[in-house]
Formats: sequence, C-alpha cells, structure tokens
Amino acid sequence: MAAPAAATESQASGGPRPPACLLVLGMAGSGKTTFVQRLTGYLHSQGCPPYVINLDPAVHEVPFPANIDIRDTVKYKEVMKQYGLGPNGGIVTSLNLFATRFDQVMKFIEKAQNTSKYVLIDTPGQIEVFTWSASGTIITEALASSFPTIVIYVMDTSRSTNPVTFMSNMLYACSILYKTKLPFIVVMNKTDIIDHSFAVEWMQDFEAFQDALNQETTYVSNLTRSMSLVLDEFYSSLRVVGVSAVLGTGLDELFVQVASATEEYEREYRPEYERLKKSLASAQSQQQKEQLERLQKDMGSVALDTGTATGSSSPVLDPADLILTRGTLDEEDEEADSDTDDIDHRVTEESREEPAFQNFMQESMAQYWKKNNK
Ligand SMILES: Nc1nc2c(ncn2[C@@H]2O[C@H](COP(=O)(O)OP(=O)(O)O)[C@@H](O)[C@H]2O)c(=O)[nH]1
Ligand SMILES: [Mg+2]
Repeated sequence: MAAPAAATESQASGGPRPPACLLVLGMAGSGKTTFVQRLTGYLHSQGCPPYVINLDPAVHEVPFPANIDIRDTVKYKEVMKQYGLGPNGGIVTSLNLFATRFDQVMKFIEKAQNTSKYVLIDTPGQIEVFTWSASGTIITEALASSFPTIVIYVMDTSRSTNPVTFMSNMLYACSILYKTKLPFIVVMNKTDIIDHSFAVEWMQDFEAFQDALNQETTYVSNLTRSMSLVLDEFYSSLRVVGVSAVLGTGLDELFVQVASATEEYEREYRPEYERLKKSLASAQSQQQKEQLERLQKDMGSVALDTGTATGSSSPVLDPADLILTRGTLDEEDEEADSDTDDIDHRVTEESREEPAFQNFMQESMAQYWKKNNK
C-alpha cells in the first residue's frame, strides 16, 4: 500500500502536523456511531473540524457529515446479492472491497491535513468484522504507517456492571491492544446511565474486584478470578475516560488522553513503523533484484541495446510491470522455473527476434529507466 511519506516530511520541515487518526472500535450497540457524531459536533464547536470516515457499510443512516462514506463506494445489499452472502458475509466482503482502494483514502487524508487535526473513523457494528479481518488489518496498518493512529475502544458501561461481563469486555479490549499494538484509550460510554467509577475502582483495586466476584458463584467467576491477575499489567498502563455520547460529557478529558496517546505514538510506535517500512522496502528490492536476474537469464541473448542494462548503476527493474502486459506474476514464475529451462534458445531466438518484439522490449525498458531514475 502506498504510504504517503508527506506525514513525516511535513512535520520535519515545520509544515502542518499530520492529523491524528482516531479509530473507533467497540461491540455492537456500545455507542460508536453516537460517539463519533458527538465528537464531530464537539470538534466543530472548538473550531477544529475533523475529517470523518464511515466504514460501516450496513448502517442505515450516518448521523454525522462524513467526508468519506464506504456506502458511496460499496453497495452492501448488492454485494450480498451478487456473492450470495448473508448480512455478516456482506459486511466483511464490502469492507474487503473497500480495503483494496484504501490507498486513495490515504491520499484524501493526506490532503486534509491542512484543514483537520483529527480524522475520526467509525467502524462496523460487529467489532470482529474489523478487528479480526484481513481488511481491518490492512486499513489499520495503512493508517498507522503514516499518521499517529489511536484505537478508541468504546464500551457500554451500563452493561458492564456485572464483574464477569466487565472482565470479558476487558479481555476483548486487551486482545485488540495486542493485535493492533497501537496507543489505546478505553472510553466508558453511557455514563449518563451509570457512573464509571465502579469500573475504575475494579481496575485499580484488586480486592474490590475480588469482593464483587465473591457475589458470583458460577464456575466462570473462578476463571475470572485468575484472569484478573493476568489483566493487572494491562490495567496499569491503560487510559480510561468516562463519556456520555448522548450528553457530550467527558470530551475535554478525552482530548487530554488523545494528546498523550499521540505522544506515545510518536515516541514508541512511529520508530517501529519506520523500521518495519524500511525492512519491507529492502526485502522488496532484494526480491526485485532476484526477479530481474532471473528475467535477464531467461531472456538470454535477446538484444537490448539501450546501453544501460549492464551498467553497475542500472536501476532495479520491476518485472511486475512487464507482467502486466504479459500475464500474471505466477505464470511468469512458472515459466522461469520450467518452460524456458529446456527450450533451445538458438532455435527460439530466431522467432523472437521479430522487430515488433524488440520494439516492445525496448519501449518497456525505457519506461523503467525513466520511472526508476526520476
Ligand atoms: N444512554 C445512552 N445511550 C447511548 C449513548 N451512546 C449511545 N447510546 C445508545 O446506544 C444505542 C447504540 O448506539 P450506536 O451509536 O448505534 O452504537 P454502535 O453500534 O456502537 O455504533 C443507541 O440506541 C444509542 O442511542 C450514551 O452515551 N448514553
Ligand atoms: Mg454504528
């Protein structure tokens, strides 16, 4: 995926800071969409309009002005019909289709950095569609490789008053943290129904949580007791904010946490992503080099008198471009391994040395030099 380098470059040159991407995740009904709507209103009132993206293909109505709406690109009902899928399959497939175009979304976000400090991203109702799908990973990694990206895990506080349910919710949050490895904020939503202080106490005071568990007699509570020991470390560094998406309370505190999470991204995650990008690029160029060598071997003595082909500074070709007009990469691989090995080149060269073929090769080569030398 083409990751715009502009984010880091503009920062280094004192240009606009790259926008922070707030990826809003949470169980169905936890209040993600209402939260994004409230956040959008809040940021507008602060004179800081966000760039808003809706990734839920199945939502009937988006209650906020979305700059990008997956529903404009992918028609969820059509996808269901066309692929013979049920509702969940339809959502997953729609998201997959959208992920293939996410490089374009990245360009839009890059352009928005002059006007927006924040990018808000609402995700499908069913959390696993995003967190445990290939497209969710592609989208998350694309964002995180270019912009400070923060996961906001929205939970329904009013439905977490049972210690066992609370624990399950926290385990889920923990699994997402380990999956995405990104700065993380837990938003305890719906504090208009019940204050979140009971949950904070459970997280800070192990004894208090054990007391609550003692009221439970099911075997699950035994498991929960052991698990709570495991979660202690997760809690210790967790950012938690109580919010009511309906009333709009807790948002000032939320942005204090967002600022600290953004710093954490710059300090701990950015260097890691940069390192990853570099090692990926060098692995890619090594692969390209090997493919080129194989290609040159295959072509044998086909004349390519562009004059630069054998120079030590000759750029690495990208055979994938050649393959565009000559079949798929896999076919090319097979060809390299089998077919051409037992062809008598002296015989076939004659038929290959058609002027048209040579012209084609030379034109293709000229294009690569241009591309790689610019
Ligand atoms: N009382 C209360 N209800 C809320 C709050 N946030 C969302 N809801 C309600 O929770 C339900 C689900 O909200 P929605 O934003 O669609 O959840 P999503 O599936 O996570 O996007 C809706 O009926 C909302 O009105 C809140 O802060 N307080
Ligand atoms: Mg929603």
